[in-house]
Amino acid sequence: MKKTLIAAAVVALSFSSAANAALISTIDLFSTSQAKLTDTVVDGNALFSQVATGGTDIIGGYRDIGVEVLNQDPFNPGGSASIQVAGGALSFSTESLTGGRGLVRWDGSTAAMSFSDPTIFGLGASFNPFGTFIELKTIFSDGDFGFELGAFTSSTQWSKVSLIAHEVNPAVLPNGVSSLLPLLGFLDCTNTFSLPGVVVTCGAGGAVDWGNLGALQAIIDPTGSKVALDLTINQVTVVPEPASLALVGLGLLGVGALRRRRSAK
Ligand SMILES: [Ca+2]
Ligand SMILES: [Ca+2]
Repeated sequence: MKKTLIAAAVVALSFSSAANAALISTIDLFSTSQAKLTDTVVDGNALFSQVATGGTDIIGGYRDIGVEVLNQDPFNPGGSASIQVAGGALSFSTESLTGGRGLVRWDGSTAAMSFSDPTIFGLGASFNPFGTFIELKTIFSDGDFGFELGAFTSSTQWSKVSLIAHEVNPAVLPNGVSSLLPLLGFLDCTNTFSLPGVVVTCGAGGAVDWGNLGALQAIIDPTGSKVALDLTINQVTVVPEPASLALVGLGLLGVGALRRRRSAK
């Protein structure tokens, strides 16, 4: 498919950083592989699996993944959506004229069986949200895609941050893009401080308590609106605030300049 370069980093509520910040905690290094799941039928059913790690590369010791194809070419149905963890990275893809959604959940030992909110809160993790960020390293995506990251303390106390993640072209960004989501941003239930394109929603019992984190859940393209998407994420970690957000800003400008030069051709 044609690949167009779109400016800059993932996400409004995040900043692109070339430098690696010091690690506070691992959420998932994707070093524990998980067999490919492929859904080819639009029938309201999705596929799920869980893997356990013997190490410390996955928070809570278990990872759930899921995939569901949602839209297909009406004249040529059968296009698939798939998800897997292999070679140290999570990959999600949908075939030509096909849309779908992917799920990654960290909630302890209970296997996910749906795209609904988690009902088990087995992580037992605790973070100080001040000056702390969730960092996603996207090493490749051939288009923009919707992304939702949910953090849950209980079924009523949670926060979800929804945003549009932008294309990551490895020819221009060989090290991928680090997206930094401030933990404090998850507490902004009224969207007072959210940047354009970022929407925070919270449960009836209020925002997640980062001191009592029971489950984390990422949903890739929740509506399946992006067709023929391929993306790869190679780690999710919790890191301190980067030393210089000014440098980050310069990085973003650099990417914007590249885009303008290419589109002028
Ligand atoms: Ca299905
Ligand atoms: Ca689980």
